[in-house]
Amino acid sequence: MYKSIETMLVEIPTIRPHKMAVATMQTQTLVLVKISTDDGFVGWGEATTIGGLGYGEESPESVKTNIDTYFAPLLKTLAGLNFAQTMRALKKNINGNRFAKCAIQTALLDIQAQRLGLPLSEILGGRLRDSVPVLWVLASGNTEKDIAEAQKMIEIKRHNVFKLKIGSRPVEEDVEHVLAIKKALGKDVSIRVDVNRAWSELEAIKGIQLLQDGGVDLIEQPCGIENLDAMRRLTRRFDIAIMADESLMGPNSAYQIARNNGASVFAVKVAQSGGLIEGCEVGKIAKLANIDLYGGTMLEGPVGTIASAHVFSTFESLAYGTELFGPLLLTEEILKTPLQYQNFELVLPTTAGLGIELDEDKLDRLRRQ
Ligand code: MUC
Ligand code: MG
Repeated sequence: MYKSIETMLVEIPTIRPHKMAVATMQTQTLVLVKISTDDGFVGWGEATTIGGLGYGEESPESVKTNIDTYFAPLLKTLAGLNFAQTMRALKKNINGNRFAKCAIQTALLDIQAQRLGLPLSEILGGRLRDSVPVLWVLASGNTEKDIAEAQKMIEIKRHNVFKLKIGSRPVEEDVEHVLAIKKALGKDVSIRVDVNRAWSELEAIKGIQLLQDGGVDLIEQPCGIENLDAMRRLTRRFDIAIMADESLMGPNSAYQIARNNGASVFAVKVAQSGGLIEGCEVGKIAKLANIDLYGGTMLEGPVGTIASAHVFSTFESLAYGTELFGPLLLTEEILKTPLQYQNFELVLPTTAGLGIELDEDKLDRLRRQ
């Protein structure tokens, strides 16, 4: 049934250095998976991460090796099983590896949706919106450059909400940087910050108070992944939205965080969740726990980005929009028809499956040999 399961590492420079507390990115390494079936279907998936092993526990190289060595041979033995049975067998035989599982699941769902002649979101429960709002992340490391970049994005109607990457400088300096940008852009432009777990609880108390007073709208992952108690105390202490990102690793941790009132917003990431279905499950847990939703990214290229958009289009409420701008940070286009960004939103395709067509000649040129 599966003719081939191919993986590739595709290196694409970014349009500018992207500075985060965990890493500075100048190139993104996309991990793409292509599954071809005997009866002529081709499905694509993506398992991209950030900064090698700087962000998560899976690196591009480990994802590729594990898919080639373990997932692909196992998948070839599972011919005849339906999608759900296939995913169950993969989960039973392979521990962890959420990013790799997400890529394989995405490709299988792409194939399944094409077989049914439906956009992928329709087999995830159904699309509730045809486009999703997309913010832009300011991470040049320079306040003036960030202000100019934001003003240009507003002018060309690409983004009107901004997330700032902080956490690598002392708290006071970061606060000064954020509030200068907030002041320059005006009170109607929503500004959020992502600390990428850089603060201790005491630093967080100081920083969040100043940012809340300065009119910032949301604080993302201020403290460490394991420090759920600090996240709970900060969520209770402040009126400003506190969002869980790195500490949210799929439905089980979503349930734990929700039970402990450890966040007021969830950044749902399909790869962090371990798949598109699991991303939907995280969304459902949030809904039941009255936690607001935000559509996150691992700075994926167009495959992971549109897969995520299919998931987020099924959420009843997407109170904080999304950050599905990954492809716009890259200098090369790998789709035959680029994703459509217009009026501050990413438009969902209406064709079957993921609804994209890869430019395979381009991939051959960009992939690591
Ligand atoms: C993160 O932590 O949110 C998402 C956008 C961005 O610039 O970095 C990522 C990771
Ligand atoms: Mg984050």
